[in-house]
Amino acid sequence: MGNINNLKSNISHAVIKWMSYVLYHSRFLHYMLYKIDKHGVTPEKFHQVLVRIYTSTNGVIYDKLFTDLEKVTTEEALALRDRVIASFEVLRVKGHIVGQDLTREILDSLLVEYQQTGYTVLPFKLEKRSCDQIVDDVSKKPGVYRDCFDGERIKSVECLDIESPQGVIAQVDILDHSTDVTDDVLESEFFEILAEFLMQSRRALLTIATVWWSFPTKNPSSEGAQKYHFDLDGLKWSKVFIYLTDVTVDSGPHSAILGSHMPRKKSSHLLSRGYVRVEDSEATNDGNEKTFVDSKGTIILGDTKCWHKGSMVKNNNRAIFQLEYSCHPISSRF
Ligand SMILES: O=C(O)CCC(=O)C(=O)O
Ligand SMILES: [Fe+2]
Repeated sequence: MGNINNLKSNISHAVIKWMSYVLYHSRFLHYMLYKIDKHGVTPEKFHQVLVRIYTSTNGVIYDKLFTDLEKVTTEEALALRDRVIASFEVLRVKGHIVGQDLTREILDSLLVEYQQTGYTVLPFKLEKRSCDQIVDDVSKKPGVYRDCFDGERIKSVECLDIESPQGVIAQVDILDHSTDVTDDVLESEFFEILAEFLMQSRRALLTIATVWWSFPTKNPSSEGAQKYHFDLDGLKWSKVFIYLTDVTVDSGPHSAILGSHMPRKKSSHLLSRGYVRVEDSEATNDGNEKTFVDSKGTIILGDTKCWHKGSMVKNNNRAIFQLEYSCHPISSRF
């Protein structure tokens, strides 16, 4: 019986894969992406189709669509590199950055690392005072608790209490509740242009701007993305993770399986289960695991098509400022 079920699932996987290539070569997918771009609405069914396309072709069709529709030319990439440096200066002059200056050579090496591994840590940090100011300002804003201690999945509150939280995660949406520092960061356009450069894409649309705290738990929190998974937030996207607290092995470091963002790199048997979270021992077969233990202000950029997770918090708590930039307005939020 088990063998028959396996056979059925292999056949359906092969059929979906074949259909994905037909949809791609007939340019139906290009047409749908063009329509979504024009109207700004992603039909829910179409998003589900895209997820199946990703899992059945192991990311190959996503990569082809990106190259066909959004990739910059070599000349555009060179101009982009200079724009990254100019926007970096804006942020540096405002006093929010400490560490190395940004040069063309550094950007070239960050790009190679990002393309090969899916991740890069910037050679400078967000100034400690700027981090503390975000934490201070945001902790008085309206927000939500996730994985609440009373069993509720999510709960909105007028003012978060970080000393005595009501859930494993406390989160504020910066698009609704900005602060002086987050305004400076967004107005400089530095991360937007850097994301365009690292993705080598014509555009980077801000899709998420949020600050959240993770608090200690006994088991990995699903709402807190504490089991290995990959995101499917568009055609290509880049997440900026800025640690607002010192992050040790015990305070929930971000972890990723380097290289697993590339087409054909994830194990087919994991993808054949669909779009689900997997065990550490399974994800770690698909590349080298990196755990980002680092100090306050550290800035990590990640292509979260890589298997990744926030580790469970054992001691203290971890605050993070996250921005997500996507090259296409296709969305998983309807
Ligand atoms: O908390 C983390 O480090 C991971 C969060 C995550 O999975 C994500 O932002 O996509
Ligand atoms: Fe994620």
